[in-house]
Amino acid sequence: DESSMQWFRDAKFGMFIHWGLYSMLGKGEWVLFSERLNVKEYEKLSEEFAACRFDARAWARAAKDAGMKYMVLTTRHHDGFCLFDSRSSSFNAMNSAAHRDFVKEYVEACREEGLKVGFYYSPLDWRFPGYFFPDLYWENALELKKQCHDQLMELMTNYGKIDLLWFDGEWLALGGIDWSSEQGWFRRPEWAVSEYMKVNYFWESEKIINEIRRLQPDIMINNRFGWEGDFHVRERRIDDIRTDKPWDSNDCIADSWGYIPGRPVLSLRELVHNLISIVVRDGNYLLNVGPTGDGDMEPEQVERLRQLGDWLQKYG
Ligand code: FUL
Repeated sequence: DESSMQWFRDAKFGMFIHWGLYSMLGKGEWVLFSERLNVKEYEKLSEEFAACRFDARAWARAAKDAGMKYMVLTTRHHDGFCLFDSRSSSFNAMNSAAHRDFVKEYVEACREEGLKVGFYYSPLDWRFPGYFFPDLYWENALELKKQCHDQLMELMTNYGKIDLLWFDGEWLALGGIDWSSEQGWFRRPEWAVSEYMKVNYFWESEKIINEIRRLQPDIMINNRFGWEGDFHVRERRIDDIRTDKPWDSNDCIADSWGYIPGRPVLSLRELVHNLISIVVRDGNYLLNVGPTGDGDMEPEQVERLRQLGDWLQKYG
């Protein structure tokens, strides 16, 4: 609705956080897929996921000090691991070494710092063969779909008012994995995609969006779920997006979404340039940090964010 549009349009600057089991490996958030890890082995990482340095309040303060107005956390990424308490899947943080509901702590921290609360959620879960080969494993694909639906209902019910939902990974039926290609997959050509494998048909996007809206009437939802979206997203690009909708340009402060040690951090000059270029085009800059497996943000990144906050105080 109009007023939720308005906070989003006014926000200009937000913090994206990619954090999960993969952060422990320091090879980015795609590691399960790109290194072809064994799923059972990967799942065992959760027994070591103690996240002893996790402090949502510190994250929220870093966002606030940078002049950001909202946060978006990966409640679950494509590996399927949930940072929240889920009845729909045991692969979640309550069953990890940490035994904590990180999403709950995150939501509280955002509210305490006066930041709008955003959830990133990936409908895709790579552990399901039905995702890759829906024709072969249709029942399995339907399980994946049910898990997605049920978890969205959990997220929309259990944490009070949520301001923003950032879908990602809805693209069903890539056609299979091409082990020889650089990317690891190939997309089915458009003409070969049957009706039942169209993204919106499979997820029943409209229906789920309506259910979400019933639970969270004011929520802003992006366009990565087979529907038009309340807002659009522009990945790792700051140039114009041709839409009348509000939009974000999302990018990484250190060249990777999930934690990879030693990646160069964008300079203050680059950050200021990006922020201005996006804001003059009426977009929001959604800037990503990838904390370590322990839950720490890298000091260099925090320092840079603080510098940007100082700059905004002075010239913003
Ligand atoms: C992409 C994902 O596949 C990346 O891992 C990341 O989450 C980015 C924001 O969206 O599509």
